[in-house]
Amino acid sequence: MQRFKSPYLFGIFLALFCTLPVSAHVGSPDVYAQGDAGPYKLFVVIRPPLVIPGVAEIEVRSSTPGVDKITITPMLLTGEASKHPPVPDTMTRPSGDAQFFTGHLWIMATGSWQVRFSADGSQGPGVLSIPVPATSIATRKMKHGMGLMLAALGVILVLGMVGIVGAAARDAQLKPGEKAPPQNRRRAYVAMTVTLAILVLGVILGGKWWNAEAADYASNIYKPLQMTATLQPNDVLDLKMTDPGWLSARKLDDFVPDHNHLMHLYAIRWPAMDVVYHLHPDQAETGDFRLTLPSMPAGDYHLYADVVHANGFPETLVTSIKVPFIQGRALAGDDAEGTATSLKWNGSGTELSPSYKLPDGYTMTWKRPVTFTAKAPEDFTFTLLDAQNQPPKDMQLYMGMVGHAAFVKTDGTVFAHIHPSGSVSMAALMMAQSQNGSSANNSGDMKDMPGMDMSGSSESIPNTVSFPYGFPTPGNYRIFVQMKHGSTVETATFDAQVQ
Ligand SMILES: [Cu+2]
Repeated sequence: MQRFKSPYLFGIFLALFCTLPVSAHVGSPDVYAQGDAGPYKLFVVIRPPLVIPGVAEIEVRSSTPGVDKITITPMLLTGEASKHPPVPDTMTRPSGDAQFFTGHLWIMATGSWQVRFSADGSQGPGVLSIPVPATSIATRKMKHGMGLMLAALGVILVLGMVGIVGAAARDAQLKPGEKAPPQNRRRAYVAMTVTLAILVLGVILGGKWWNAEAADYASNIYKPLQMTATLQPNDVLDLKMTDPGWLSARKLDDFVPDHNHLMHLYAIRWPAMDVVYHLHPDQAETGDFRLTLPSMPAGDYHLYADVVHANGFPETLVTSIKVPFIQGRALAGDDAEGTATSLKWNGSGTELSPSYKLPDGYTMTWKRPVTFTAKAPEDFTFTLLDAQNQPPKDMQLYMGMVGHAAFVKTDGTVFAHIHPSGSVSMAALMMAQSQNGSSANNSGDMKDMPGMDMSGSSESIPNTVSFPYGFPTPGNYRIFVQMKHGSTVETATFDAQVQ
C-alpha cells in the first residue's frame, strides 16, 4: 500500500481501492447463462460489482420475440431472505433492438445471491432465476506512476497550503504596495511552521486511519479454500482442504452434489496443456477428498476442483502436483481423459483447427467466430460427428448434460467449467429454479435446464451443444469440450485468441 502526502488524496485513493469479484471459476467473475423464463428463451449476462456493496450490471437478450417487459430482483439464494423479495426493477431497452434489455441492481452483501428475471409479453409471463456468487476477491494494486503522481500532487497541496498561510500572516493587513515589517515576517514563519506541523500530523493520522480501514476491508476479501495435493501409496491422490479464514460461516462439511458429484476435478498437464482429466474424487472425511488415479503420463498437473456449499456458493480450489508415470486403473464411471497436441503459441506456432479429430475417428467441430473480444457474450457451439461424418446414433448425456466445457487461459489465470446453461453452478441453478414454483417450466428438475435431461433416453439427445460464455480477459485460451456417445466420453481441444 502506498501512503500519500495529503489527507485530501485519501478520498481519491479510496475510490481507486477497488476489488475484483469472484465466482465459482478462477479469474472469470461474470455470469453467463441461458434459460427459459416461461415461453421466452433468455441469454443473460450478469457482471457482479467491483465492490460489495455495489452495482451489478445486467444484460438480457431474448431469442423469443414478443417480450414487452422484464423485471429484475436480487435475492439471497437460500434462507429466510430468499422468501421475501424486494420490489423488482424494470429493465430498459437501450437501443432500437426490441429483444435486448439492460439494467442494474445493488448487491448489498457478500454471499450467494440470485437474480430473478420476470418476463411478460405476448405469450404470457415467465420467470427465470440465475444464481450470482457475490464477493470481493482482492485489492487492486495502484499503478506505480499513478501513486507517484498523486504523491507529488499531495506535496504541492501541502506546500501550497503552507505558502498561503504564510502569505496571509505576513501581508494580509498591509496596504497595497506597503512592505512587510520584520515582525510580520517572524509571524509568517511561525504560522508556516505550525501549519506544516498540523498538516504533517494530519497526513500521519490519515495514513493510520487508512491502514485501519484497509485492514478491515481486507478481512472481508474472498479467500478461497486452500487445497494441497499429495500422492499416496497405490496411486491415491489425496486432496486436503484448509480454510485460510474468511467469513466465519464458511464450512468444509457442507458440500452438495453438483451434477452427480461432490467434486469435479480437472487435472491439466502444464504448461503444454496436452493432457486433461475430468475426475471425481470422493469425500473420505471432512475436508479430505481422495481418488485412485487412472493411468497417467508423467508431468506437472494443475488441479482445479469445483465444489458447491449448501447455500449454493461455489468455489474452485486450485493446486498443482508432480505425477510420475502411473500405470494405474482404467478410467471408470464419469471419469474421462483427453489428449491434444502441445500448446504452441509464440507467433510461429499454429493454433488447433476448429475441427478436432478424436482418437476413435470421430470429429468435433466448433462453429468458431472469426474474432473474439474480451467480456463479449458468445455462444460456443460444438458438433460431434462419427467416422462417416454423420451424427452419432448413440448420443448420451454426460453427467446429465449434452456437454461440458472447460475454458483455460494459457497463463493459468483463468479456469471456468461451463455447461449448456452457462457459467453458473448447476447445484445453485437448481436451488434458484426450484423457488419459482409458479412458473410452468421451473419444477427444479435438471431436465428443465437447457441441455440437461436426466431421463437417460438417447433418442432426443442432440449431437450439437452450445455454451454461453465470454472470455474475461484478452490472451490465449484452450477449451476442452466433452460429449458422450455410447460409453465413450469424447474430449476435444480447441484454441482461441482473444483481442
Ligand atoms: Cu461439468
